[in-house]
Amino acid sequence: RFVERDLRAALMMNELELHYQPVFGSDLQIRSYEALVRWRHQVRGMISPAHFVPIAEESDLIDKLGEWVLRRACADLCDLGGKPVAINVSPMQLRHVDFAKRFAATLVELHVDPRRIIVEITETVPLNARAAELDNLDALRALGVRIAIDDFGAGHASLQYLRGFAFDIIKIDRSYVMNLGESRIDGMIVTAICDIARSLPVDVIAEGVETQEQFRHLKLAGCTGFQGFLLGRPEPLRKMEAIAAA
Ligand code: G
Ligand code: G
Ligand code: NA
Ligand code: MN
Repeated sequence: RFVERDLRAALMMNELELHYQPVFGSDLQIRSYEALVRWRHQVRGMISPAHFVPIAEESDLIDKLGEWVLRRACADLCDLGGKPVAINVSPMQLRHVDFAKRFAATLVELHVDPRRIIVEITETVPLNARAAELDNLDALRALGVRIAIDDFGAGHASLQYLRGFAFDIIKIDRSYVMNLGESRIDGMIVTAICDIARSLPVDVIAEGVETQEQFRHLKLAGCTGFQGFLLGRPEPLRKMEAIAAA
């Protein structure tokens, strides 16, 4: 498989880039940005992280990728208008006992305020309630880093997470957002997630908001953050600066 070999080289040769997608509040102000990795392969063109992240998760490549993403996002922070940035972190990375320690050292080295960082725990592999994972998440929160459960309701990111982990944000998977307005059951599920979130209390961000109709339903249900093509697509930093300057 070319991915493992070429990704290793791409990391060393800086062939990856981060795009940023805004997250909005109900007042339509930008609250934060999510960093999404992109790989422009010299021969094969654009390769989606949905394809290469699962392969990276089979080896130490996910740690190298994660470290690259953190450093790149920290370097880009000064161009994000003082807003926090969310980076995606695989549960595989949290299995290393020294993950939070290395993460903290990187923030110190790059002079980054931990309160500007959000860690989104992805759902590609299970997040186990073992000592290393729990200690790492506690240590990050103690620094002031916020923790989000990504793709809530999809794959491994289930209600069980709410029992075992302390976190700050739930991101409702876009599969529940997609049919809002047509599917009564999806509307009920989204409302129920928001009700749970309010009583915890944690923020709820809806992903994949593509229509005004979905946006309206999500506001009524009690979501506090909104992300999706209706409001803003992932863009390279250069392009966002152009928009901000225009
Ligand atoms: O941006 P896009 O829709 O192509 O992302 C596809 C998947 O890849 C999403 O599930 C997203 O969470 C994941 N992803 C994007 N960037 C990163 C990253 O930097 N690290 C990890 N672990 N996953 C990422
Ligand atoms: O798994 P995660 O939620 O991190 O996935 C983020 C991915 O979702 C990004 O790759 C981004 O391109 C994609 N995305 C963001 N907004 C929308 C949207 O409104 N519709 C769809 N279909 N995908 C979206
Ligand atoms: Na994410
Ligand atoms: Mn997500």
